[in-house]
Amino acid sequence: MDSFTVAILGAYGVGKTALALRFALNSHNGELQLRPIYRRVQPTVREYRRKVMVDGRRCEVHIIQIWGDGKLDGRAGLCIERAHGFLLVYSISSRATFNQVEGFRQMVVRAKGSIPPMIVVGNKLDEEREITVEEAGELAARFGCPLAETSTLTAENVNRVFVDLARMLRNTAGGPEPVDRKNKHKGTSCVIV
Ligand SMILES: Nc1nc2c(ncn2[C@@H]2O[C@H](COP(=O)(O)OP(=O)(O)OP(=O)(O)O)[C@@H](O)[C@H]2O)c(=O)[nH]1
Ligand SMILES: [Mg+2]
Repeated sequence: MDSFTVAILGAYGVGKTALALRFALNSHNGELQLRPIYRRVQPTVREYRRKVMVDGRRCEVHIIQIWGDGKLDGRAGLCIERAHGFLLVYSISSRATFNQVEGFRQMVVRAKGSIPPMIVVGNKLDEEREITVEEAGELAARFGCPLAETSTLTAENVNRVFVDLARMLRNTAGGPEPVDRKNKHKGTSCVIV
Protein backbone atom coordinates (compact mmCIF):
# COMPACT_ATOMS: atom_id res chain seq x y z
CA MET A 1 0.00 0.00 0.00
CA ASP A 2 1.23 3.47 -0.82
CA SER A 3 1.92 5.67 2.16
CA PHE A 4 2.40 9.40 1.88
CA THR A 5 3.27 12.03 4.41
CA VAL A 6 1.55 15.37 4.03
CA ALA A 7 2.35 18.58 5.89
CA ILE A 8 -0.21 21.34 6.30
CA LEU A 9 1.18 24.87 6.41
CA GLY A 10 -0.47 28.20 6.76
CA ALA A 11 -0.96 31.26 8.91
CA TYR A 12 -2.43 31.13 12.40
CA GLY A 13 -6.06 30.16 12.55
CA VAL A 14 -6.65 29.27 8.89
CA GLY A 15 -7.97 25.84 9.85
CA LYS A 16 -4.94 23.56 9.53
CA THR A 17 -5.86 21.48 12.55
CA ALA A 18 -9.53 21.49 11.56
CA LEU A 19 -8.63 20.17 8.09
CA ALA A 20 -6.57 17.36 9.59
CA LEU A 21 -9.30 16.45 12.06
CA ARG A 22 -12.09 16.65 9.52
CA PHE A 23 -10.17 14.39 7.18
CA ALA A 24 -8.84 11.95 9.76
CA LEU A 25 -11.91 11.59 11.98
CA ASN A 26 -14.69 11.81 9.44
CA SER A 27 -13.54 8.58 7.93
CA HIS A 28 -15.28 6.47 10.52
CA ASN A 29 -18.13 8.69 11.53
CA GLY A 30 -20.17 10.61 9.03
CA GLU A 31 -22.24 12.04 11.88
CA LEU A 32 -19.31 13.93 13.30
CA GLN A 33 -20.43 17.42 14.17
CA LEU A 34 -18.43 20.60 14.15
CA ARG A 35 -18.37 21.30 17.87
CA PRO A 36 -16.87 18.00 18.98
CA ILE A 37 -14.20 18.46 16.34
CA TYR A 38 -13.23 21.89 17.53
CA ARG A 39 -13.19 20.90 21.16
CA ARG A 40 -10.37 18.60 20.19
CA VAL A 41 -8.43 21.25 18.31
CA GLN A 42 -5.04 21.93 19.80
CA PRO A 43 -2.65 24.55 18.53
CA THR A 44 0.25 22.14 18.70
CA VAL A 45 1.96 19.61 16.50
CA ARG A 46 -0.25 16.56 16.11
CA GLU A 47 -0.07 13.62 13.80
CA TYR A 48 -3.01 11.98 12.05
CA ARG A 49 -3.43 9.04 9.71
CA ARG A 50 -6.15 7.86 7.44
CA LYS A 51 -6.42 5.21 4.78
CA VAL A 52 -8.28 6.27 1.66
CA MET A 53 -9.02 4.86 -1.76
CA VAL A 54 -7.25 6.73 -4.52
CA ASP A 55 -8.34 5.61 -7.98
CA GLY A 56 -9.30 2.20 -6.67
CA ARG A 57 -6.16 1.59 -4.64
CA ARG A 58 -5.71 1.94 -0.92
CA CYS A 59 -3.37 4.59 0.25
CA GLU A 60 -2.35 5.77 3.67
CA VAL A 61 -2.14 9.50 4.22
CA HIS A 62 -0.06 10.52 7.19
CA ILE A 63 -0.50 14.14 8.20
CA ILE A 64 2.27 15.81 10.10
CA GLN A 65 3.32 19.14 11.46
CA ILE A 66 0.82 21.85 11.65
CA TRP A 67 2.15 25.21 12.61
CA GLY A 68 1.48 28.87 12.13
CA ASP A 69 4.54 31.02 12.58
CA GLY A 70 6.16 30.35 9.19
CA LYS A 71 9.67 30.27 10.61
CA LEU A 72 12.05 27.76 9.16
CA ASP A 73 13.52 26.60 12.44
CA GLY A 74 15.02 23.17 13.05
CA ARG A 75 11.72 21.56 13.89
CA ALA A 76 9.97 22.96 10.84
CA GLY A 77 12.90 21.93 8.66
CA LEU A 78 12.75 18.35 9.91
CA CYS A 79 9.03 18.17 9.28
CA ILE A 80 9.39 19.51 5.76
CA GLU A 81 12.11 16.97 5.15
CA ARG A 82 9.80 14.16 6.24
CA ALA A 83 6.80 15.33 4.21
CA HIS A 84 6.27 14.26 0.62
CA GLY A 85 3.49 16.70 -0.20
CA PHE A 86 2.16 19.99 1.14
CA LEU A 87 -1.09 21.83 1.61
CA LEU A 88 -0.52 25.59 1.64
CA VAL A 89 -3.57 26.90 3.45
CA TYR A 90 -5.09 30.36 3.73
CA SER A 91 -8.54 31.54 4.70
CA ILE A 92 -10.70 32.87 1.85
CA SER A 93 -12.04 35.45 4.34
CA SER A 94 -8.63 36.82 5.29
CA ARG A 95 -6.27 38.60 2.93
CA ALA A 96 -3.56 38.64 5.59
CA THR A 97 -3.45 34.84 5.54
CA PHE A 98 -3.49 34.77 1.73
CA ASN A 99 -0.51 37.10 1.66
CA GLN A 100 1.48 34.61 3.73
CA VAL A 101 1.04 31.67 1.36
CA GLU A 102 4.02 32.59 -0.79
CA GLY A 103 6.31 32.71 2.25
CA PHE A 104 5.24 29.21 3.29
CA ARG A 105 5.90 27.93 -0.21
CA GLN A 106 9.35 29.51 -0.22
CA MET A 107 10.07 27.90 3.12
CA VAL A 108 9.22 24.48 1.68
CA VAL A 109 11.21 24.97 -1.51
CA ARG A 110 14.21 26.25 0.43
CA ALA A 111 14.14 23.38 2.90
CA LYS A 112 13.56 20.71 0.24
CA GLY A 113 15.88 22.16 -2.37
CA SER A 114 13.22 21.22 -4.93
CA ILE A 115 9.54 21.81 -5.66
CA PRO A 116 7.46 18.97 -4.19
CA PRO A 117 3.76 18.33 -4.95
CA MET A 118 1.63 21.01 -3.33
CA ILE A 119 -1.93 22.28 -3.37
CA VAL A 120 -2.94 25.81 -2.46
CA VAL A 121 -6.01 25.51 -0.22
CA GLY A 122 -8.44 28.34 0.48
CA ASN A 123 -10.29 27.20 3.60
CA LYS A 124 -13.41 28.67 5.29
CA LEU A 125 -15.38 28.55 2.06
CA ASP A 126 -18.53 29.00 4.14
CA GLU A 127 -17.41 32.48 5.25
CA GLU A 128 -17.68 35.81 3.46
CA ARG A 129 -15.13 35.91 0.69
CA GLU A 130 -12.24 38.37 0.66
CA ILE A 131 -10.07 36.42 -1.78
CA THR A 132 -11.52 35.68 -5.19
CA VAL A 133 -11.08 32.37 -6.96
CA GLU A 134 -9.40 34.28 -9.80
CA GLU A 135 -6.62 35.81 -7.72
CA ALA A 136 -6.02 32.61 -5.81
CA GLY A 137 -5.98 30.76 -9.12
CA GLU A 138 -3.34 33.17 -10.42
CA LEU A 139 -1.16 32.51 -7.41
CA ALA A 140 -1.54 28.75 -7.78
CA ALA A 141 -0.80 28.97 -11.50
CA ARG A 142 2.34 30.92 -10.74
CA PHE A 143 3.35 28.15 -8.36
CA GLY A 144 2.41 25.54 -10.97
CA CYS A 145 0.08 23.78 -8.59
CA PRO A 146 -3.67 23.26 -8.15
CA LEU A 147 -6.01 25.44 -6.14
CA ALA A 148 -8.72 24.00 -3.93
CA GLU A 149 -11.32 25.67 -1.75
CA THR A 150 -12.56 23.87 1.34
CA SER A 151 -14.72 24.25 4.39
CA THR A 152 -14.17 22.17 7.46
CA LEU A 153 -17.54 23.44 8.68
CA THR A 154 -19.47 21.83 5.81
CA ALA A 155 -16.68 19.34 4.96
CA GLU A 156 -16.81 20.55 1.36
CA ASN A 157 -13.81 19.34 -0.66
CA VAL A 158 -11.85 18.32 2.43
CA ASN A 159 -11.48 14.65 1.51
CA ARG A 160 -10.94 15.55 -2.09
CA VAL A 161 -7.99 17.79 -1.41
CA PHE A 162 -6.14 15.03 0.46
CA VAL A 163 -7.03 12.43 -2.15
CA ASP A 164 -5.89 14.73 -4.96
CA LEU A 165 -2.59 15.37 -3.21
CA ALA A 166 -2.13 11.63 -2.66
CA ARG A 167 -2.80 11.10 -6.36
CA MET A 168 -0.22 13.73 -7.27
CA LEU A 169 2.27 12.04 -4.96
CA ARG A 170 1.60 8.64 -6.43
CA ASN A 171 2.06 9.97 -9.94
CA THR A 172 5.25 11.76 -8.93
CA ALA A 173 6.58 8.59 -7.35
CA GLY A 174 6.10 6.95 -10.74
CA GLY A 175 4.01 4.09 -9.41
CA PRO A 176 1.93 1.96 -11.77
CA GLU A 177 -1.46 3.38 -12.62
CA PRO A 178 -4.61 1.25 -12.42
CA VAL A 179 -6.17 0.46 -15.76
CA ASP A 180 -9.64 1.60 -14.70
CA ARG A 181 -8.40 4.99 -13.71
CA LYS A 182 -10.77 7.86 -14.34
CA ASN A 183 -8.85 10.83 -13.20
CA LYS A 184 -10.43 14.10 -14.10
CA HIS A 185 -8.24 16.09 -11.78
CA LYS A 186 -4.83 14.98 -12.82
CA GLY A 187 -2.03 17.42 -13.25
CA THR A 188 -1.33 20.91 -12.19
CA SER A 189 -4.22 22.64 -13.89
CA CYS A 190 -6.79 21.27 -11.45
CA VAL A 191 -8.98 23.86 -9.77
CA ILE A 192 -11.39 22.55 -7.17
CA VAL A 193 -14.05 25.12 -6.38
N1 LIG B 1 -16.38 28.95 9.52
C1 LIG B 1 -15.31 28.17 9.50
N2 LIG B 1 -14.49 28.16 10.56
C2 LIG B 1 -13.40 27.36 10.50
C3 LIG B 1 -13.12 26.55 9.39
N3 LIG B 1 -11.96 25.89 9.63
C4 LIG B 1 -11.55 26.28 10.84
N4 LIG B 1 -12.40 27.17 11.38
C5 LIG B 1 -12.29 27.87 12.67
O1 LIG B 1 -11.09 28.63 12.66
C6 LIG B 1 -10.47 28.60 13.94
C7 LIG B 1 -9.04 28.10 13.80
O2 LIG B 1 -9.04 26.75 13.38
P1 LIG B 1 -7.77 25.82 13.63
O3 LIG B 1 -8.03 24.52 12.95
O4 LIG B 1 -7.41 25.78 15.06
O5 LIG B 1 -6.68 26.66 12.82
P2 LIG B 1 -5.11 26.39 12.77
O6 LIG B 1 -4.67 26.82 11.42
O7 LIG B 1 -4.80 24.99 13.16
O8 LIG B 1 -4.58 27.42 13.85
P3 LIG B 1 -3.10 27.43 14.58
O9 LIG B 1 -2.75 26.01 14.90
O10 LIG B 1 -3.33 28.30 15.76
O11 LIG B 1 -2.16 28.07 13.59
C8 LIG B 1 -11.33 27.71 14.81
O12 LIG B 1 -12.15 28.55 15.61
C9 LIG B 1 -12.18 26.94 13.86
O13 LIG B 1 -13.45 26.72 14.40
C10 LIG B 1 -14.03 26.58 8.27
O14 LIG B 1 -13.88 25.92 7.25
N5 LIG B 1 -15.09 27.40 8.40
MG1 LIG C 1 -3.63 24.23 14.68
